[in-house]
Amino acid sequence: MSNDPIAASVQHLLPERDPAAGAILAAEAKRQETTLELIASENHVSAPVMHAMGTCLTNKYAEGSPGSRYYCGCVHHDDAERLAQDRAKQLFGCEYANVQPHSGANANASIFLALLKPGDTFASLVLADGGHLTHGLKVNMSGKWFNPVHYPLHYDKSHPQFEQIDYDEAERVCMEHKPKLIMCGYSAYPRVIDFERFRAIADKCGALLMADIAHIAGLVAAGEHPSPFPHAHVATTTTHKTLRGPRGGLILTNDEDINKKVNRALFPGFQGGPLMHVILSKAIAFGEALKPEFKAYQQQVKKNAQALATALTERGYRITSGGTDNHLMLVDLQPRDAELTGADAEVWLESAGIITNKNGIPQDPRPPRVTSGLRLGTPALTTRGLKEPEMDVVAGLFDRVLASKGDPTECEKVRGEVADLCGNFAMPS
Ligand code: DSN
Repeated sequence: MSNDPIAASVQHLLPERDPAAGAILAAEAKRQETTLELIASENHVSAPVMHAMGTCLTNKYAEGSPGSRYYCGCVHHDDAERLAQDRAKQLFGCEYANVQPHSGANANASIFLALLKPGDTFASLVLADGGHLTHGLKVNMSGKWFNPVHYPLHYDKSHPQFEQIDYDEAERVCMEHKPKLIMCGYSAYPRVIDFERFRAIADKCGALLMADIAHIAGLVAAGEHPSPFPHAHVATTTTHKTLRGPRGGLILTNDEDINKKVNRALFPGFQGGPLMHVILSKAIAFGEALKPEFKAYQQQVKKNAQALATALTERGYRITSGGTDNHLMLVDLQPRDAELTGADAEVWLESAGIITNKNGIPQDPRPPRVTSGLRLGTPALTTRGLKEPEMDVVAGLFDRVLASKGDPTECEKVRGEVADLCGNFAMPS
């Protein structure tokens, strides 16, 4: 048995005390170890980040903020939260950090509650072109209780920025509708975001600028994507994507008044007790992200994304916008096989141990549950140590599955090769 009591409780005591739960955990650990994780929003955390979430900090209620709690006994929780706040501020170079959001969606919801009134207009990217459900989807609170207007990408194939943000049109939309808030930052956008340009648009139309950096936070923290600061009035992010922390959210700002409003909106406006075990884990992840190795990691994430995009292009796929500047790419399957859908492709690939998600491409002719594309990202594979040569191997395996149209024999064969490849790249410790 491990000397680490936390690891021991999970790896050894759980099967004994709750065989059903233990079996689920063991099966999931094996799935993660033996498959290639290409979902752009996922990653593999270090053992300290993982284990902090299984600690006694979960036993405590700590509503409020450090030094101002609604319950006694929070002295160590105050220390944990201050540590996370201080590291987040250092990492992103800003004055204020709220580390309590349970998720990116909660972080975004608290911005709406803090800065807008129901019915107010805000601007975001056309959702089908890479936005997020919390950026104005009709079935989400942001779309039900507020009035979203959308700015587009360039859709003209001959435009040098084809499938990239059309900033001139964004400015026109914002000047026409005068939103109170402009959202930038996306779930499926492979190019650099010009925060400075968005701030100029916000200033011109009298809006606040909110950057949702959920996907690119790790790149921003490492200086591998321009920072939203000093341009954005407020930024939100998840902590578990490129940032490689626990599942959770984070709000950042340099504005004292916005900070106060957002803090009150998150608690008591939107959430109750913070998840203090997750906040300790966030502190650990932020500490890891402050180390020089993290910059090298993010540089490799980008190199791997570019290598994978090239290898797929060579095999007949189209990468939307012609490439990637960050950790993800959108793969248009149609040039390789006009009949192929994202829905079929993701199922066939999963059967071969290659984990992806279907995703609409800009102006996709197919509906969101079918799609003509896949979204791929390299954060998780890079964490395991795969580099450019392996990206070519991964692209080859990917193409064999899709060229076979999910033939079970070929998928089984690829599944074995995927497991062998994974065997050479350990999960992080
Ligand atoms: N599911 C996350 C993503 O894939 O981007 C965001 O909600």
